[in-house]
Amino acid sequence: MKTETQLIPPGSNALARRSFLSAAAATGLSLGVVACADKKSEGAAVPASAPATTAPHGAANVHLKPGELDSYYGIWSGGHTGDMRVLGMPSGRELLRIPCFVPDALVGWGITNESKAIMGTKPNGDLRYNVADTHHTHASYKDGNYDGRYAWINDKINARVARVRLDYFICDKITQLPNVQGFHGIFPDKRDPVDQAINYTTRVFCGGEFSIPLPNTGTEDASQYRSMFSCVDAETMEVRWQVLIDGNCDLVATSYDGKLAATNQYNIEMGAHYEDMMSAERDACLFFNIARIEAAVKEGKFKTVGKSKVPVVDGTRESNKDPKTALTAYVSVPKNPHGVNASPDGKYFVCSGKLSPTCTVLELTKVLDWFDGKLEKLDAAIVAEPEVGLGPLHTTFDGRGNAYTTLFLDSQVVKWNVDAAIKAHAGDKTAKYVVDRIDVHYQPGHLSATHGETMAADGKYLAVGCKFSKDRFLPVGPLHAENEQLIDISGEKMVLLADHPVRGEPHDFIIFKRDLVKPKQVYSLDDFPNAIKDPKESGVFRQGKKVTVKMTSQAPAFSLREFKVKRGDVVTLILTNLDKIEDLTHGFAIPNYNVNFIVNPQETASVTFVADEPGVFWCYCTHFCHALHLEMRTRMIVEA
Ligand code: RUQ
Ligand code: CUA
Ligand code: CA
Repeated sequence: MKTETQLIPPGSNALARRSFLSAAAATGLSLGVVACADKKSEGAAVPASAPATTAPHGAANVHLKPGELDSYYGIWSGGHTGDMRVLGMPSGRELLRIPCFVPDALVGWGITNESKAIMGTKPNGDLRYNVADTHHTHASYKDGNYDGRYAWINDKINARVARVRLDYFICDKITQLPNVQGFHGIFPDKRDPVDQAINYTTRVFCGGEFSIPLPNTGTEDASQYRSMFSCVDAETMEVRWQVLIDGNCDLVATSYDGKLAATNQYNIEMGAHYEDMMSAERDACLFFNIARIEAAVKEGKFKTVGKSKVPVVDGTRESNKDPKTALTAYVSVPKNPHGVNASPDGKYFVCSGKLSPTCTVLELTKVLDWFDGKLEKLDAAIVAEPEVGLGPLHTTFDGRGNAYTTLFLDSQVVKWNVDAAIKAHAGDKTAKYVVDRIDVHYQPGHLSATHGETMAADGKYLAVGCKFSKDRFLPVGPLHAENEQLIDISGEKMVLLADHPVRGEPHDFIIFKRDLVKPKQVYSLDDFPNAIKDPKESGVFRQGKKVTVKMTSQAPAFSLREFKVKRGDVVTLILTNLDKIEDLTHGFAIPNYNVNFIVNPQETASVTFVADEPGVFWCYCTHFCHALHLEMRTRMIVEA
C-alpha cells in the first residue's frame, strides 16, 4: 500500500516558512504524516465527521428501487479512456460512455468514416492519435445555468478540445489548439462581455499548462518558453485568438458577466524542473480582460506564431503594467495554487492553495476596478485567505454561501462559509468560517456539487473524486480503482452516502438536474447526407477499383443477403439502420477486416477498407437486436 510519504511533494518543508502554517502541521506535511484529527487551525472549530458507512435517518437515499430513475445527470471526464462518461445521480450508475478522442470498440468510433473525420486522420487515413488524457468537462450556459446544448472536454496530451452535443449525447467536433502542450483547464464563458444580451456561451477558454518555445524550435533554455491561453468559438469550434502569457495556465474559471476569465498559475518561475517550479513563495491567479483582448485583435494588435494563423495578443507582465490598457492582470497568490472556481453569486473566484493551507478569495468587481484605474493595488482584490487544511485543490458551492474544498493531504472535504472568511480576513476575530469537515477515502482531487458551478447551485449532493482507493474495494492486483464518493450536503453536516469504484482517472465532473436535457433517442435519416432511405437503393456500385456497397438494416436482416467485390477493391460500405423504434441498435462486423460498428435507429455509418484478402466473410450483427439476432448476417465474397 502506498504510504502517505510518497504522496507529499519532496521539499515541501519549505512551507514551514509560511507564518500561518502551524509548526505541527508543517512537520506533518514534511514527514508525510497526515494527522488530521490533531490539526487545529484558526477557524477550524469543527472536528471531522465520523466516517459513515450508511446514511443516517434523513439523509438522501442513493439506492433507487428497480426501475426508478435518477434525478440528476452526472457528466464525468473519462481520463485515459479519452471519452466522456454519463452517470445517473445520485445512484452513480454509469449509463453511457461517449467516445471522443480515443477509438471505442462498441460504437466503432475510430473505425467509421464519420468518426474518423471528427477525430482527425493522417494523409494515409490512419487516426492521427490513439491516446488521450481527459481532465475537465463543462457544459454550455444560459442565464448563469446550464442550457443543455453542449459539453466540452479536454485532451491534455494532444491539446484537443472535443464538443459533445447533449441532444444526442455524441461528440460532433474536435479541435486541436496550435502552439499548446499540456492543455489543462477548460471553461465556457457565460455571457458576452460587451453585448450583455448574449446571455449564453459563445466562447470556450482553454489553458495551456506547459511552457514551450514559441515557435517550438527545441531550445533548451526554459526561460524562453511561454504558454498560451486560447479562446475557441463555441459554435464553429475554431480557435478565435490566443494570449501569450508569462508563467503557465492550470485551471480556468469564467465570470457570470462574461467580462473576466482567470487561470491559476503554479509555475510563474517558468522552471523546467519541480524544484524550480516551487522556488517562489507566491505564484499568481491570472485574469484576462476578454473585451479588451477582443478589441486588440480587432485593431490588428497581434502576431502569429509558427504555421498557425490564429491571432496572438501579448499578455505578458511587462506589456500589461498600465491598468488602463492592460489585457491581463497577475494577482499574486500563495505558492503553487491549484484550482480556480466561480462562486454562484457571481462575486468571487476561489483559488486553492495546494502548497499553502489556504484558499484565496478574489472579488471580481475589484479586479474590474483595477482595469478601470479605480483600484490602486491589485492585491486588494484578495478579500479572504481562509485557512482550510492541508493540500487544498478544488472548490465547489452549495448556493447558500458555503464553499467546499478538497484537501488532498488531509483526505478531507472542508465546508467553509465565504462571508465569514471575508469577515475574518477583515479582522473580525469572532468570525468562524469552517463549518464542517468530513473524511474521504482517499486523497481527493476534484469535487462538484449539484449545479455547483452555476447560479442555480442547489446544495443537495456533492461528488468527490478520490485519487486513491487503497482498501475500500476488493483487491484486483496492482492497479486500484479510484473512489468516487457521494456526499449529502443538504444539511449543516456533510453525510457520506456512497463509494463508487471508477476506472482511472476521471478527474472532473458536473452534475445537473435531469430535466435540463431531453435527449433524442432516434436519429433522423436527414441528419446523414449519405443515408440509404429505401432498401431498394441497396447494391454494389463500381467505379473502377472504387466500390460502394449500400445496405440497410431492419431486424432481423440486412438488405443484401450477400455482396461481391474483387480483391484489391477499395470498398466503402454504407449502412443505414431503417428500424425506427428506440433501443433497436444493430452492429456490423467483418471478420479479418478490423471492422465493427453500430448503427442506432435511423443512423447511417460507413467504413472504407481494401478488400485485400479473398474468401467468404460472414458479416454479422454484433448488437443483440431480435430473437433472430444470430441469424442476422450477410456474406461478403471477395473474388480472387
Ligand atoms: S486537475 S485534481 Cu487536471 Cu483538474 Cu485538479
Ligand atoms: Cu441486428 Cu443483432
Ligand atoms: Ca510556483
